[in-house]
Amino acid sequence: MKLKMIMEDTVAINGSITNVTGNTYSISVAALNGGSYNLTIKNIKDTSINQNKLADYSTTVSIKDIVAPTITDLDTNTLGTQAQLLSSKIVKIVFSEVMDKASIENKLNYLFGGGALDSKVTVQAIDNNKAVVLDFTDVASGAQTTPASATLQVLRVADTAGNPIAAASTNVLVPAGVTAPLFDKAEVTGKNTIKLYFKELIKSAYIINQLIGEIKVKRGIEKGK
Ligand SMILES: [Ca+2]
Repeated sequence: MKLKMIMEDTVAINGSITNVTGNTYSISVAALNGGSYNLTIKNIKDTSINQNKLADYSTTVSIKDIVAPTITDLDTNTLGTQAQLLSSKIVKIVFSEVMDKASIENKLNYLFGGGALDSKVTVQAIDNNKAVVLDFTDVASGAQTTPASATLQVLRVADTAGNPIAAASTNVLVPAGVTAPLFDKAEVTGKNTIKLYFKELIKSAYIINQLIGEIKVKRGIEKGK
């Protein structure tokens, strides 16, 4: 018997298949995240002398999400759960699954060193609500002008099914140095267009806007022409 999440890996049968009552059986699997799964049943035989085989059977099962989300550790070499420092003022926190946008954009769900976020901090969901960026650019004074090396607390943000993070508060450590993708080069590709290259894939236009901020173009004369 196979239970397969569509587009993803096969789900392992976890433990034994038990008889519930009569012809009804129960299959144990690891905790499943919500979504559409494809159930295939093969090689089942009855108890008659002929051992009649059941025709292969496949069906789609819709599973309700009851798995609590977690915060993804972005630096598995360092103890604790790390965020990413995209620029000296921008912190990215990644979740284990797609989150409820309103919940991850609610500033009250984050603390900075145990205290409330400065009123000038902006919080924006990115990567299809699987991550959030906290932008400290407009903070005028105090510790929150420099988020590097800070400890943030993420409170009970929830996934799209409304399951909150299990812990009431999770410490998330901001790295000491910027871990943003590095800018590579710019190239003029047309009369009104400039192509920008980065050394790694950047998923969000928001981050690009924040990283670049402003592009200055100087009129120059190419030598030899
Ligand atoms: Ca870590």
